[in-house]
Amino acid sequence: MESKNFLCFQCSDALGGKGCTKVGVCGKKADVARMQDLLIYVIKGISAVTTQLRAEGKPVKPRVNHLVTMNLFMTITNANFDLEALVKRVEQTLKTKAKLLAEVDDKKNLPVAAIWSDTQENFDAKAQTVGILATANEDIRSLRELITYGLKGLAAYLYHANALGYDDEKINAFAQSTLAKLLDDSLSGNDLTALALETGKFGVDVMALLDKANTETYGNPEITKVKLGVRKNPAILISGHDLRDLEQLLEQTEGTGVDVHTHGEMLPAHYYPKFKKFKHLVGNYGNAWHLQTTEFEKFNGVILLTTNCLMPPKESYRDKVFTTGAVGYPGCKHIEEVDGKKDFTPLIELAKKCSPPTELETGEIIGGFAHEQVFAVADKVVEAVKSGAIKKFVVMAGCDGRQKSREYYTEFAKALPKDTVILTAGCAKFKYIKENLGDIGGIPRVLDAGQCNDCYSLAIIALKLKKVFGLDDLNKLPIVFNIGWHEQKAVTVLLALLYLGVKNIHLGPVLPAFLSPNITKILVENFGTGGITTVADDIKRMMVDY
Ligand code: FSO
Ligand code: SF4
Repeated sequence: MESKNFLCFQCSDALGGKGCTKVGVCGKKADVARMQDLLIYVIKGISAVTTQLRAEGKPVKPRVNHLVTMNLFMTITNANFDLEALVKRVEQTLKTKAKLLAEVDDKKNLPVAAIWSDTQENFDAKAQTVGILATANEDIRSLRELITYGLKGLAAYLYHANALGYDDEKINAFAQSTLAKLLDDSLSGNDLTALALETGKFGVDVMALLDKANTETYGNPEITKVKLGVRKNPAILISGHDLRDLEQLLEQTEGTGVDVHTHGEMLPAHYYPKFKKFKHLVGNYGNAWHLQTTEFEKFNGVILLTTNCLMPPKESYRDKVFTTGAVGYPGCKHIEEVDGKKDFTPLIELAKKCSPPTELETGEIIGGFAHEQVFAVADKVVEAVKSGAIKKFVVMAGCDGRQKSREYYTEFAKALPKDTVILTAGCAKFKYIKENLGDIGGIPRVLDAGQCNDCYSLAIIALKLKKVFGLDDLNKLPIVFNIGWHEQKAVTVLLALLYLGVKNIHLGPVLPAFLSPNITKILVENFGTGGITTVADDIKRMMVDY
């Protein structure tokens, strides 16, 4: 089944609702897509080896776990477009695997992928045989990809926890044994469905780990007003999700006369007490990732992408874009970590030569409603529910994206009855957080918990409400879920919610292309998961039916 094309359908931008085959809507070229397929194949191979080592009672080193985690993260949508970087990862993984294989006593049950190795010139030919279509049965393929994407998101969150010195062998062992199982043709649809839900369980665990890492390192998020304007200083714009990168950047820019602004998913960093002491962390600039090309151009300064989502940078500002961690783009300078530290001097020196940012807007937005902050005002919230002042909570977490159809979320938020409160996390919030939706007795109608991983906070809040109201089922709470998704972290969040027993989740703006009709049917019948329709119909359904 060799083909110079590829098939990728892992995100909401999959071409025609089916998949990208010649070039990605995200800008990913065919050779990059194929190398990502090969990277996934070698990750499965090394995971089969580490799983066998664990079965033989031999510990797997954190260095190996981190290699697997980073590789998965590099294949996430809008993360890495750099063929050379991906080829190096394949080589490094094969080299590490060869060493690990020598430690395995019983090799007879290892799959082909665990043994396979080759040199760079043959990588592309191999890649053409190990893509998504290598699994012929469309339902098995669908489930395998659903799990793979869940694990990619899990890896992204684990990577951030690792960056702060937090790790969990159980999560690593699960991810690797599951990757190995994806090579096993004896697993049935039922086996894989159970494995998808288990991926959701570990999705909850990894988000809990990251929550612990973030809050123990930077404090509990608190209600914060974040400025949207600019000052007259040259500046660096930091985007993505990695708080450790932000911390190092803030330390290194302090006293240099260079301001720091956040973009996209870095906005919630302002909510953490530890970052508030940096007076040159000015505010948030712009909106979600898909508006980068216009907003980055107007920023005038230097841009640091710590994670996805990266859009292919325009020529006009490309020389000012730096990547780090799992992100990469050919022609953009990449900051490596050396002995646990990143040196951002090249960004600071370049920023000093740049003009200050062009103002996009003024004013401020409010956020920081993570679990501890909400618990602090729990009495007020419970009282508002009991008195009927709050009739429903609407979880509108997830991603923003480029489709025009996502205007639905702005319209939906605006059309919701005034006695509803929106709970959000992730870049989906940019669709309505600036709409001034008012408050209910001092409780803002949009409560932003933070980044997409902070959906964990929303789950904790829901579980707390369930306890307060003495309910035996989360679904009896006055909460509905209308989630926007774009990439694989949202898949992890979805699996986590399904694992927690949340029913009737609405997913938009389109249902994932990787879900086959039969797998969609299972989600509809067992979990009530479905798509979105029109704002008016959905509001009617969500406000009345459940
Ligand atoms: Fe958004 Fe992109 Fe956080 Fe995603 S920036 S879309 S779900 O990467 O990770 O929410
Ligand atoms: Fe297409 Fe999304 Fe895959 Fe990019 S990541 S190639 S847009 S499906």
